Formats: sequence, C-alpha cells, structure tokens
Amino acid sequence: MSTEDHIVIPGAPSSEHPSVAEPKTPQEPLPPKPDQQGPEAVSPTGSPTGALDSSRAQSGQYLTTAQGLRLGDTDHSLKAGSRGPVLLQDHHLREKITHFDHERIPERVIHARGAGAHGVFRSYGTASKITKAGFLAPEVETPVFVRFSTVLGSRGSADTVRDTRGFSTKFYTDEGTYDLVGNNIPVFFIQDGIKFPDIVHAAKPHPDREIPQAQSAHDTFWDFVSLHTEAQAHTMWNMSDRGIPRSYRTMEGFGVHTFRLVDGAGKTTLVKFHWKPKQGVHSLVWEEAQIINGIDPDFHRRDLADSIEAGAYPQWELGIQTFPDNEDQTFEGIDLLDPTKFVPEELAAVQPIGLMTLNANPTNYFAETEQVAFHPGHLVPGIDLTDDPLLQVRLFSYLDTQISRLGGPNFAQLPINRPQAPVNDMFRDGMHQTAVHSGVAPYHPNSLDGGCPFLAGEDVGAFVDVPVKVAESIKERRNPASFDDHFSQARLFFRSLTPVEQDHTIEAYTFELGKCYEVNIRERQLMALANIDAGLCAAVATGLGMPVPEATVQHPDVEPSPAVSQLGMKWPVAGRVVGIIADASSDLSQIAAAREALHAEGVVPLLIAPTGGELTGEEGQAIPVQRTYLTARSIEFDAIIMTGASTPAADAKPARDAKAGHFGTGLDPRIDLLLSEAFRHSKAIGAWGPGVAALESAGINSDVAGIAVGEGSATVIPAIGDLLAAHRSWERFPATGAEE
Ligand code: HDD
Repeated sequence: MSTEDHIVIPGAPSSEHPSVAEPKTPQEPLPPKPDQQGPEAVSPTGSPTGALDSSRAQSGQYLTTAQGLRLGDTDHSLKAGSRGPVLLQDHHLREKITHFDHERIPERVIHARGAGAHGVFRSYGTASKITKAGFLAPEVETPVFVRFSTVLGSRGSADTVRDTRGFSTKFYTDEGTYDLVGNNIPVFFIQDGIKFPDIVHAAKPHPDREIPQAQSAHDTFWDFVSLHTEAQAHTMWNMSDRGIPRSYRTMEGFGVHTFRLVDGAGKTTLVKFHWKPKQGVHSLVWEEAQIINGIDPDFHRRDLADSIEAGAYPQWELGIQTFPDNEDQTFEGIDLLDPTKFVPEELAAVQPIGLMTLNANPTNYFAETEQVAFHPGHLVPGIDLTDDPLLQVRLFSYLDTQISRLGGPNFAQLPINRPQAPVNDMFRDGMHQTAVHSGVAPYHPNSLDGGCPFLAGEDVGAFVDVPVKVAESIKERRNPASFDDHFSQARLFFRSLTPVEQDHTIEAYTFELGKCYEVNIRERQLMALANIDAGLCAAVATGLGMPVPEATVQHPDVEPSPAVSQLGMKWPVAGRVVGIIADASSDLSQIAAAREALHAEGVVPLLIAPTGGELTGEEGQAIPVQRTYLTARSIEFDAIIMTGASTPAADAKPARDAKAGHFGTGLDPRIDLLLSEAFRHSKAIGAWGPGVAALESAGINSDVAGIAVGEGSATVIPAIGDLLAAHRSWERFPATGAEE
C-alpha cells in the first residue's frame, strides 16, 4: 500500500512544523507487549470460521468508520461553509459522538475501583486427596485473571483509603471457569446476605451531599456497625493495619466462607481458602496512606502494573484449612457457617495447595479489568457450597448485577469472561449476542440436531450437587443461636496484635469516631468496644474525651492467634523501592555500587537529585536521575539513603508552597520533608559520606532504630536490606498497646 492511497481533503490544514507533523505513512498499530497477552478465548461461542473473532475488532492501517469506510478527516465537522452551521448529514460526526456518548457503563455498585492482572496457577496436587477438581491435580497449570479492589469508593477514587480490599480470582479451567471471590479480611460484616444493601447504604457516602468518598469515617457507617454488632469483628480488622495495605502484592486473601470439597468417591471435606503472598504481609501507616491519596491516588494500581512490567511477578500460595464435614458444621466451637468468624491457624493449619504467579498486565483496562464478571456460583466439579446464609444470597446477587452492569445476559461472551472449556449452553439471542449459533434445536432432548448437546454423566465431568441432608425444619426468619456471639472474635483478633499494631488500631478507632458528629453513635460504638476489650475501649474513649462505659457482657477468655499479626517476621525484599538522595557532593562510585547491590536483590533503586537529567562525577561517570527534589516524596520509597549534603541551591527562590516550607535544618526543605516523613513512618534510613552530617542536621540520630550509617554502600546496603526484610523499624517509637 503506498502513501498515494491516502486521501487528502482539499483545504484541510497540514502541519508545517516537521517535529509535530502527522505521520503519513501507514503503519501497523503497535502490537501488545509480549507480557500483555490475555488468555486465548477458545469458547465455541465465537464463529467456527473465526470471522467474528473479537481480536479482529481493530485492524488495518487507515482510520475508518465502524463500518470499515476509510476516512480522510476526523478533525472537522461538515459545515455549510467554514464559518457556517454543522450539517446533520455528517454521518461520521454523528457516529463518533454517539459512540462517545455511550462509552461509560455503570460502575460496580461496590468494588468499583480495581486493578487486574493475568497469571497462572500451578497446582501442587496436595488437595487432590480431597477434591476431584481437575485444576487441583498435581502439576496442572491453569490461566487466571485476578482483580483487586477497594469496596467503598467510586471508580475514580483513591487507592490507599482505609477499607476492605477485594481479591477475586478467575481460574479458566478445562472443566469450566471457577471463581474465588474473596477479600483481604477473613471475616465479613454481616451474617445474612439480606442485610447487604443496608451495610452498603450505610458505608457509602451520605445520600444528601454524597460525601465522604471511599471512607468509613462517617456517621452512617458507625451507626450501622454499632447497631448491628455482628459487624464488630470485621470492623476491628478494618481499623487494624489490614485496612491500609502497602500494596495489593502484600495482602493476604481469604475465601471467607466455608466451602465443600468433594473427592471422586463423593466424600466431602469442609475448607476455608487462603491466599498467602510470597512478598509478605505489609501495611502503610495512616498518615502515609493519607498523603498518598493526594500525591498518587493510583498508588496500588501503579505498584501492581509496575512490578509485573519489571518482571517482579507477584506470587501467592493458595492454601486450605480443612474441617470434617460433620452434621453441625462447627470446628472447635466455631460455627463454620457464620461468615463473621474465622478459624485461627493455630487450630487448623493452612495447607498449601498451589502457587499463583501474576505475570501479565491487561492490554486494555476496560475490556478486561472493567468487564470481568465474577460470581461465587461459578463452580467446577469437586468444589461445592455450604449453607452459609451470606454465601447463599451472594449466589443470586452476582449474576443479577452483571445483567445491568454489562448490559444484558450475554456477558459470558466477552473475551475476558469466556471460559476456556467448550461451551454449548443452549442459551440464545439477547442483547449483545455475538455468537452465530448453528442448528435448529436449542432444546433438550431433541432429534433434529442429532440430539446434541448431550447430558454428561459424572464419569465425563458433570457437576453433581452434593446430596447433603437438609435438616427437617420450619420456615422462619431467624439466626441460629450460635450466631449470637458478636464480640469474642473481635477480642481474639485485638489481643493477638503486637503493642504497635494495637496502638495503630486504637488510633484508627479514635480517628474514625472523631469524624462522627452524632454523640450517641460514638457512645454506642464505645459500648461495643467495652464489650470487646476494656483497654481498647478506655484508650479510644480517652482520645475522644468521652466517659468509658462499662461492659454489658463478660469478656471470654480467648487464646491469641499470633498468625494474625503482621509483625515479627522477615520477608523477601524483591520489589521494594529504595530512594537514593544525591547531589554534586555525592560519591558516584558508591552510588553505582549501591545500585548494583540493590538490583542484585531485586530491589528497585531510584536516584533522587536536585534536577533531572544525569548526575555526573569527576571521572566522567554519569547516572540517570529518576526523581528530582521536586517530584520525589517519601511515600514512594520503602527506604531512603542519603549520600550528599542536600543543601539548598545558592540561587534557590524563597519557598512558596507547603511542601517547600523552611524547617531551619540547613537542608533543602524538600529533602528535609522527605526525611522527616520517612522517619515518622518508621522506614529504614541509611547514609554515608556527606549524607551522614545531613541526617544529623535533619535531627535524625544514628543511634535510633532503623538508621544505618557507614563508610559506604558495602556496609550500608546490607544493613538496609535487613531492615527492609522486617518492613518497618517499629521499635523507633515506643509502643504501649492497650492495657489488659
Ligand atoms: Fe460481593 C462484588 C467480595 C458479600 C454482592 N464482592 C464483589 C467483589 C468482591 C466481593 C471481591 C468484586 C468483584 C470484582 O472484582 O469484580 N462480597 C465479597 C465477599 C463477600 C461478599 C468476600 C462476603 C464474604 N457481595 C457480598 C454479598 C452480596 C454481594 C452478601 C449481596 C448480597 N459483590 C456483590 C455484587 C458485586 C460484588 C453487588 C458488585 C459488583 C459485582 O458484584 O460484580 O454483586
């Protein structure tokens, strides 16, 4: 095809400036990056010839209409003269604007903000003793798509708000698609799905002013959870550091409900699913989370995409806790059908059954992350449900919501939702039908289409409902008595936290209740806290300046579960980010050595210098600058290393913005701010050369926990690595926790 094929409309302006000239030679669009290929859709819902294959939706070199008609202009509407009115007959204009007008679909009613990634799940085969699910057999690899999300905020809200996080996984198995639609917290707010609209209405922004966005720190949320005290356990997890994860990569995931695994002989085992991140379980601190929401509201989304693009693929081990499928469905006194309860790992160990690796970013956010449709009722043979009343209602809600969100009943044909197993469902027609179904008899049995499709027996992979005995009972609207205990697990969780985590939790309650206007709501929530833990209640009441109420229930003796604490372990450092602050006084050979050592551990070093470009040394070495004093902020870094004096430039203008306020330390005020934030947020800080004196000027004493000062990178980098492995240097500030 030659450039002569290009039609030039007479009179259309052409760019005269060569550097901004429009390319005129036809080129193929850039292919997706190699790591951005989605799973192949092999569903027969596509046309057998492939003629309707959705991947052909955009092809060819020339701009066309939706009908494939080539266009020579898309910047000027058709007018009666260059200054005249626009003509209705401009078919391209009308098509372009109409399509644009309908580009948005309703956002998810909850979990609207999310980020997704493709990956693969490799089964260890350890679960195959108790389930016939094919994808859990030894060594089987299954493509997956995962979507992480916040719950409360709108699609454009900030990432690091205090909230529960969604953790949904779609396994494209050979036996049909299996969805594990979980959260990063193992318990839920309510016991019965009928209350779900109520908790969501209470937690979403107030209906009159539609504020606050993506927050639980407001009256209606605390009104609900203090009146429905079954929500107290989940709320306690939210107020802990779990409510503000460092990254989607450093979150645990939980299936929450108890599910039922079924083996080849029909024997059943009750299980709870856990995702354990290989990266460790880490959180932000509250002030840091708040700063991030302003500086980089896409923090979690960016972190996930960047790490995958850099090849630091996040991994989670899938694990199960197993329980005998006994008649009363309890384990060690815990009702396994009550989704507000979890089973401490000390009572039932989590047994690893497979490894998930996320290794490809979506090619198109809308097509994949926005249009993916999860459903806890997407099951495969070998995995079945229980009578948990929350789960039972979910089974209705997910299918239902997709019909309005994705515009009709054919959303399973969207590429991201297409099963990788053959589909022959006899569903026909409907909005957005893309399949060209052949045959005349979409009913069963039939004699006209050769009897096809046939019914499968269990021997060829049919899903068979477990014939569970249903208790003889009466029809009633009531919970079992075992659902009545609303406080002991909240107490168990709080008493399992370390003092520093307890302090954070106390601060979070005090902050959130401090944002409530209604005194009676604060009083009622303090009552609930009194019933959970006297020390916690007293500390929060003191912060609010309110009287400490007496408990109305007796505190049970609870055995702490150290496994719920996030502290005290060492984790891999790969993927963490270290900021190296440098200027003309820095020794570039030390910086080069530090970068090499950090890279070797999979850590991302980012050089921060007064201006962009390169830092050049006396011997002519040059290191590219990745952040400037203006663009860097502490929140991006897990650790900071000072290598230069970082004094303000001689010609520095008087500071005007808050970020550049003078702190009187003799350092550039932006570096001063960066250091003081990193220090307050208990991050590792290192220094060598002129950086040592600079730290001292900033008032950071090298005797304090988490400060690594040395001659150069050979001593400081290993020390920083050790500190990073523990995530934060919490010992820097004395923690008291709540009194028993
Ligand atoms: Fe739900 C979305 C997780 C209870 C009704 N839920 C949704 C998502 C996650 C969860 C992770 C986002 C899926 C995605 O990324 O597209 N939901 C949970 C967990 C629950 C839970 C772990 C309890 C253990 N959910 C729950 C109940 C109901 C719903 C009780 C209704 C009765 N959930 C929905 C929904 C959503 C949803 C309205 C909104 C968007 C969607 O489904 O696709 O149907």
